[in-house]
Amino acid sequence: MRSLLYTTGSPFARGVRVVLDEIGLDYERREETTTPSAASRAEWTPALQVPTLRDGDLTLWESGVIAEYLLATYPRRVHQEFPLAPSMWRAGSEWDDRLLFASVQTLGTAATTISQMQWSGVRHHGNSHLTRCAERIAHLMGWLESRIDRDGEGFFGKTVSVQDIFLTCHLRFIANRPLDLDIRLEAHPRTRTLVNALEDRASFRNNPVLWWEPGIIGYEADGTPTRAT
Ligand SMILES: N[C@@H](CCC(=O)N[C@@H](CS)C(=O)NCC(=O)O)C(=O)O
Repeated sequence: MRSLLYTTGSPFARGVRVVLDEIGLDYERREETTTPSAASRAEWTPALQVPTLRDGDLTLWESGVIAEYLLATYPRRVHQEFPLAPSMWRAGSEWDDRLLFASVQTLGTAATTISQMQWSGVRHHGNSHLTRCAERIAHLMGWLESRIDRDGEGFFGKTVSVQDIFLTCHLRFIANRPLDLDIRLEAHPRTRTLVNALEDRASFRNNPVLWWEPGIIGYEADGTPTRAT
């Protein structure tokens, strides 16, 4: 039995859900809309974080480890045209590809740190660490833009890389929350083309990014948030 523990809003978990759909793997959806106790999370992972995957006897956390495991274990791909890349690291550019993925995840961590702290009452304006997180995102945006091929197809050309998927998830997370972070997509045209193309894929449409803020306890079928009364 395969199960994924995730929260509706997590961009790291969305990336893994998209990879699962791109491969065409079914799984039990253990979706959480509220933050459970540490003890309950610890039953799945000592990191107390989502996503966490159970596949048979194996339990994996860290979205990059999960994505690498899925690509290596399940070679099937749903798309014929612009398919999911066979692996996260291409022969001959392994270190570039690893650096790329790590940098995409650093951008995601900066964004989720700003978001988590906002819900704890600390805005990034006026907080030196969070201001640095926002500056980190701006600098990474420029560096990542320069790594996307000329037509904005993605980091790996005509295949969809896990790097493309996670960058899109992180940028849409930023765009769909009131974080007051401007990622200036108009100044990053290749990134904008990539994000728009990926959001059109069935795997992204089936795993939409939903608005979340404290007080939201669920969603209607069309994604409208349900609030605690
Ligand atoms: N490095 C981790 C980051 C995962 C992460 O930050 N998950 C957040 C949700 S976006 C989480 O579980 N937060 C709950 C918590 O920290 O208690 C990964 O790639 O999986």
